[in-house]
Amino acid sequence: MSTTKINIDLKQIKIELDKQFNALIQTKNEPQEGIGNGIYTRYKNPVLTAAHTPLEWRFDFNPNTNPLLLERIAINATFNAGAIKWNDKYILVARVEGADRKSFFAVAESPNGIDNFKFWDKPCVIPQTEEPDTNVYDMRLIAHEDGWVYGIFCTERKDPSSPKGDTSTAIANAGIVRTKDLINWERLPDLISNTGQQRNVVLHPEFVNGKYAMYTRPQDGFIDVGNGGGIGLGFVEDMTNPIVQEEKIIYGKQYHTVYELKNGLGPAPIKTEKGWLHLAHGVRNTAAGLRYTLYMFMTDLNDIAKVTHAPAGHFMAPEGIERIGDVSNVLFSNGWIEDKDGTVYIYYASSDTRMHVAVSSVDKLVDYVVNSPEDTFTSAGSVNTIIKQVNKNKEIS
Ligand code: M1P
Repeated sequence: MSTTKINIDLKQIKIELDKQFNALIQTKNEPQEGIGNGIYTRYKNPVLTAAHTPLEWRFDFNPNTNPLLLERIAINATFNAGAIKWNDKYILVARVEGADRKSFFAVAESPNGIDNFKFWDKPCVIPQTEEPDTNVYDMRLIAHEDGWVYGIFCTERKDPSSPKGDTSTAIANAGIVRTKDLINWERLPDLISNTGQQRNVVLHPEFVNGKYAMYTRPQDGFIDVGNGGGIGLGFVEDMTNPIVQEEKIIYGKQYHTVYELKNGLGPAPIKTEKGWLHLAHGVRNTAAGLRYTLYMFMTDLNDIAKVTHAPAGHFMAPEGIERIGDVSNVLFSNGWIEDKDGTVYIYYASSDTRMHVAVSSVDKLVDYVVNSPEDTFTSAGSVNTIIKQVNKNKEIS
């Protein structure tokens, strides 16, 4: 008698859970109101949250093993997603973080890039190297001209040299996988470089003088970049033996900028007629903790180590709800998609908690990067920049 009753209730709960889940996935996304800055349009709803992860990952629906239908595996956040257009679908490979603090990768796809993102049935299975990863995150997806899609991500392991009792010091490095179908991932050796740690490593999509070009972020410590830091560039002969002998810093951190404390490249750059468009994150310290914003720059088509344009300050900073989350006051992006018509979908995470989209175009982004004033690095310089623009405006009135 009582078993029947539980079964009926379970069915009802499952129906409700499905209804709630489908309503979330199918919610139409709308652009934010107002003219904004003209460069990009944010969309109102996050495109991925922890609640977007499939119910089957979280609930055991077998009444014999879960008679009370309790959530068995909690998901904490979905953020820092790599992005790619694949078979006409907008694909995100998200960093999904469980309540157990472990991050893993999972593919979500959308028909239009702005809503209806749905996770595939199962998370990605990433093969291990001889030294297993403790935690993996922040995959950059790069469709390289060699025909492979590479996933470059951060692999983190406990620092074996940390003193006894230190249970938090870790070592970060770049893990490398490649695929032809986004389902089967071939694990290649981790990046071999001369620096202690690496994070935010990105592969350039084209060969440079017959070599693979790697953007790096050398760092001395796990959180603190120490004497390292900056966006580096190095070359790899063979991705199955990924050795970077030398790294040249092409965009260093700098006093009194939005990248004063550290910076790191976001997604792989977009090729335009004027140069390679880059999106990166910059970090500065404040009394309220670290603040992560996104900024842009351009490099020369014939010399990818040469920064040709760099507008002052941030391109996007946390706003409203974006300011709050597990690690507050953070915007981070490692994925964008350029459509054939020049539309650019910028996927960014807020406060290490959820994913959003902002839509722009190659033309707008190039105009922003090429024609916005550069940082003068002083207050007087900023005033001068504004006065020049005011005077220019007076000429037309
Ligand atoms: O918590 C903010 C970000 O911190 C790290 O980025 P970076 O190495 O540039 O400081 C990463 O752990 C990233 O995943 C995270 O979003």
